[in-house]
Amino acid sequence: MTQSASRIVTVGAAQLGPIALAETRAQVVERLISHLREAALRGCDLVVFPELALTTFFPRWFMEDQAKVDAFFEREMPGPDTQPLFDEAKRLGLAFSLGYAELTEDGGRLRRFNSSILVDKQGRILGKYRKIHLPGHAENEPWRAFQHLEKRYFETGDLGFPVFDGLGGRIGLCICNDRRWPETYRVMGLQGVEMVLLGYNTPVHNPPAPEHDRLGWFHNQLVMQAGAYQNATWVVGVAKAGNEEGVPMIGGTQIIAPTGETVAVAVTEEDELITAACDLDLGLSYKQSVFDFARHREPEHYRLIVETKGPRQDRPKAAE
Ligand code: ING
Repeated sequence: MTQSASRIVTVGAAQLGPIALAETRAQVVERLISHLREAALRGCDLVVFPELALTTFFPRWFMEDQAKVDAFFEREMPGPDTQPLFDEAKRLGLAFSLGYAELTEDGGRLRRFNSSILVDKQGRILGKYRKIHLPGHAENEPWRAFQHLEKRYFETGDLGFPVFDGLGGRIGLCICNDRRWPETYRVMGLQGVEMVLLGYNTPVHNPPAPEHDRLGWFHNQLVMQAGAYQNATWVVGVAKAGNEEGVPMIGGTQIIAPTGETVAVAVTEEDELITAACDLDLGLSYKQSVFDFARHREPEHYRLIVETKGPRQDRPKAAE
């Protein structure tokens, strides 16, 4: 079935199975390059990799030795280990997004972020995002079967929720827990986003709330489908999946249309590429009707969203 050739971006969502602690960057990059080659065979324009796609999800461990923690970070992007990925993508004419742990020096101070970049077909970095919603905790909590120390190992992102011009449209980046917060999509929606690229590492088990575990897949799909529909944008959600160093993580990689429908979904918890021809124009009818923000939104009534962090404790006086 030939689609009207409007603004089609053929997307490859490149799910990764577990990355072992012992796996070197070079070995992981080989897996990523295999995805690039399969994506090129399927005529993709863009490949989306998961969050922290170069290493095992190290925030599951409490480490006091900063040097041990920093071994999971990239000081350059591309660096010696990742240059082959950039080179192969350029050779194949593929754009890609990549999640990684970023270690950078800022005025003599070391800073550490859970980051993601968007690289165009010529190998140029179009944009960068640094994860804002950091889940988990900052101190060791031995009662947990495993830790989730993102608040310890990363700083809160300082680049906002940017949207970049690329692939003939407006492309936004976010990371993992960001996808659970409607504000993430709406801030990008208010910048005209047409496709949101995100990766995630989501343990099946959430120690503080084991009763949520049976709903992991449902919540994953729910939040991304809602974000897509409510902001008239494509959403590409890509998992690092499977039992990684003893911690099972959900799969559920999927490509979601601005209609809110999932058009492709992964069926394994291993390295698996799913693809879809995504027409960026599919969101227009929503942006011009039900979600015509300029016509329908009433920001005067939304102030609580920006002015408060947690729920208000005071009870506003009842109207006279
Ligand atoms: N992972 C998880 C996520 O938001 C989590 C954290 C797990 C939240 C389970 C809720 C339930 O998907 C990351 N890396 O943010």
